[in-house]
Amino acid sequence: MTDATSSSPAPTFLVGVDFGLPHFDHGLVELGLLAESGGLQPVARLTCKRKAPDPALFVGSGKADEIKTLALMHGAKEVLFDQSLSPAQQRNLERHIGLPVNDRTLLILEIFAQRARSHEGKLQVELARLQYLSTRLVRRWTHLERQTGGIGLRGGPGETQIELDRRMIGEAIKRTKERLTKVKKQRNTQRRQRERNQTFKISLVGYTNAGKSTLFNTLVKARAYAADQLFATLDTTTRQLYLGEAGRSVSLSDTVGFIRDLPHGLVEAFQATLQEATEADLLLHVVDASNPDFPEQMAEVQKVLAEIGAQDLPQLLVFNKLDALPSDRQPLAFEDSYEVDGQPVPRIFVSARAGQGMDLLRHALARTVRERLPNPEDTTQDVRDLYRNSSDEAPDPSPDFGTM
Ligand SMILES: Nc1nc2c(ncn2[C@@H]2O[C@H](COP(=O)(O)OP(=O)(O)OP(=O)(O)O)[C@@H](O)[C@H]2O)c(=O)[nH]1
Ligand SMILES: [Mg+2]
Repeated sequence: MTDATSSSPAPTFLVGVDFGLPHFDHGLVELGLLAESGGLQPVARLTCKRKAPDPALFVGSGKADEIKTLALMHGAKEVLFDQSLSPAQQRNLERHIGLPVNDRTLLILEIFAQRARSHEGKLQVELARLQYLSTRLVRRWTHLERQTGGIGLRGGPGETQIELDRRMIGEAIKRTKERLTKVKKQRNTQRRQRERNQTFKISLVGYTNAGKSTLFNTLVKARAYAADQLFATLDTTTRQLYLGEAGRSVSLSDTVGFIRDLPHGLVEAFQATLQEATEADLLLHVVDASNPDFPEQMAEVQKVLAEIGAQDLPQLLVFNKLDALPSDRQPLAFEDSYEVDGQPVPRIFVSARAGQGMDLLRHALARTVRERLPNPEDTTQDVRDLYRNSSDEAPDPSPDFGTM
């Protein structure tokens, strides 16, 4: 894959195989966006139907021939599959087509690697990549073992190069995890300070590109990076948001977006970043209402929230991009409720970019905060009980929590 900073993005041929699953993206729209976000240029697309993946080539050999012909015809330098390929399928396809073949999982990892800015973000991506690599090696190793049959290179008898690599990767994973634990400790200290300050914590969650950072910027007048690309944000940024109506400030965190089939290792590696969401008092679930696939995207977000143990936290749905909704899809009321997993959840329509609906949103936030926390003036035993696990550290002197 090419680096996003290189001047000419690699022409890429997109392939999607429909196995009859409900979320199949016939236009390969999301894969196209992912490719562009990763510095590739989609030049042509092909979708086909199959009952099950071919163990050797993922698609049939006739289809692989067709991919080869079309890819050459369009001048593609790379082929990208919407589904995960096994290491053997990837290798066989590369041989058959004569071009580098990659899959969605690797592309997402690549984008994360390109975007990671903070020390923690870089460590998390590194961990996810190592974990991805280790599963590939394990599988390749079993295959090679049969061929080389216990020829020792170094170390104990029967140890192959692959096994050595695997051991090195295992050690690298361990080191990265240790470094992440250290960073996590610092983050915990900052969090405890906020708890000590009795801060009501709000986390923005949502599908990637829903407009979380734009909403964050509009609400707190910050300048978090917002862009029309997937995974523009990887690091958590937290700012104070003053809610006049509630007579208090809350903390608002912008963080990484979710996507369908988020590589498992990434969820695990980004646990520290995602933890911000699991410890929130309220989740602002931002939805791109202008995207026809928004119900599937919401379901994906719910799935990841369940994976990180945040499914039972109170939510407020923010249906964003109201300005981009055609007139026949404009809502009748800007505030209502919407069913999520069989439960009604309060919903507000906004346009984060145009600043529309912000008063309504602030009002709803203030109401929630008032319901959940008593007045800051009555610092009664109840409130202290609420935060009795907080540490003895001094409160954070700065009103700005900064980027973590
Ligand atoms: N039309 C319209 N576009 C919007 C609105 N809010 C955000 N966008 C656009 O949507 C794109 C994504 O916005 P971001 O704020 O970066 O989205 P995000 O959810 O933070 O995305 P990730 O960090 O990648 O997960 C940008 O091009 C924004 O300009 C809106 O209210 N209306
Ligand atoms: Mg963002």
